[in-house]
Amino acid sequence: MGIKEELQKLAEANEMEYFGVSPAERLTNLPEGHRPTDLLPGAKSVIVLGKKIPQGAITAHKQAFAGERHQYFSYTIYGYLKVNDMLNNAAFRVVRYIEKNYKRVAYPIPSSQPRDEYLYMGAMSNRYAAVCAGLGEFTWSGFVATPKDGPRVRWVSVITDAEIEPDSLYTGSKLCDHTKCNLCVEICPVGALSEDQAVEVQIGDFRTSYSLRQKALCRCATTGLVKGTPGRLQADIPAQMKSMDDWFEMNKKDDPWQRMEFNHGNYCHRCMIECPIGTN
Ligand code: B12
Ligand code: SF4
Ligand code: SF4
Repeated sequence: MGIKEELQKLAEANEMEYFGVSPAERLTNLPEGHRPTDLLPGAKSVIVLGKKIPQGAITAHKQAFAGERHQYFSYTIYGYLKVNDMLNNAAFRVVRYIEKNYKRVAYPIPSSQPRDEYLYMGAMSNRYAAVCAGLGEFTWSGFVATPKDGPRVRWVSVITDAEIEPDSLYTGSKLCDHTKCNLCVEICPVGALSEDQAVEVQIGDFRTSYSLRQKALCRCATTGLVKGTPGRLQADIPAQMKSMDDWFEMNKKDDPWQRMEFNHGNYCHRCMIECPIGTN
């Protein structure tokens, strides 16, 4: 058994449903400072692990949006925080395995938070890593979707200077056809997803695009500040938010009771939960 099979087995033993490998150079179009080789000079491969969100947590999410806000706590823990923890734990085991058994450096990227709250960027984008590792395609809502679970998969990645046989890009049937479906745009409580403006992505010869998001508006919803979310403040939805400073100002008005809850930016996620991909 080679390094790739060993790591795949390790991922499965850590309850990961998805495993893939990208060559580090496939991610070269990421913003400067956020590419694999910026983080780990000599990087050769990026290993990506994915964990699907349990169906029970998805059910709890839908109940919370139907008006039972306390059902959101089940989603928060089992659809978000615990999934992130499991991803980070599995990534840590992959790091330890490579460094102990192959004497190579392995550099983990956190699944989600912490991240730069002002720039709204992680150290590296786990979504791009997942697409580059052939695990799925970008949806209009900007997620990586798989045929089986749609966008309801969370991701983590590990950069390493070990050479690992890469996977090809996803070549299965097209999962998101935005010319026929606009659900994510319609159900977003704050209108953060553009119906027609796109972010263009180029990975080698492969081109794709996804909706241009208003990140500060999305942050108002994921923090549960505005109407249409299970948050307590229920503020009016701002007509527009130009910068993260605007969001920060609004955040200062948060309901003190909500501050005592796990306020980790998990009060929305509707575009991910309601997307029809992977539900049949
Ligand atoms: C910051 C962040 C946010 C911010 C900003 C989102 C954003 N657009 O970046 C906010 C708070 C708004 C947010 C919201 C949500 N997020 Co978020 N978020 C992240 C985080 C921590 C970092 C993402 C990042 O670095 N983005 C910055 C850059 C790279 O992307 P960009 O600004 O969109 O655009 C650049 C690229 O397009 C690049 N580019 C252009 N062409 C090309 C070509 C190539 C080849 C490449 C590589 C790049 C590239 O140039 C652009 C300009 O700089 C990741 C975790 C991680 N480390 O990946 C999770 C992550 C993306 N979030 C996730 C989720 C689920 C959500 C939410 C549902 C809420 C939540 N907390 O879970 C919402 C959904 C919003 C939505 N529809 O996307 C998941 C997505 C899972 C999936 N199946 O894809 C991630 C991967 C976390 C995880 N571990 O699973 N998020
Ligand atoms: S997480 Fe909520 S606010 Fe953000 S884009 Fe999705 S539906 Fe809109
Ligand atoms: S809801 Fe899903 S399938 Fe429909 S446009 Fe949005 S991302 Fe694509």
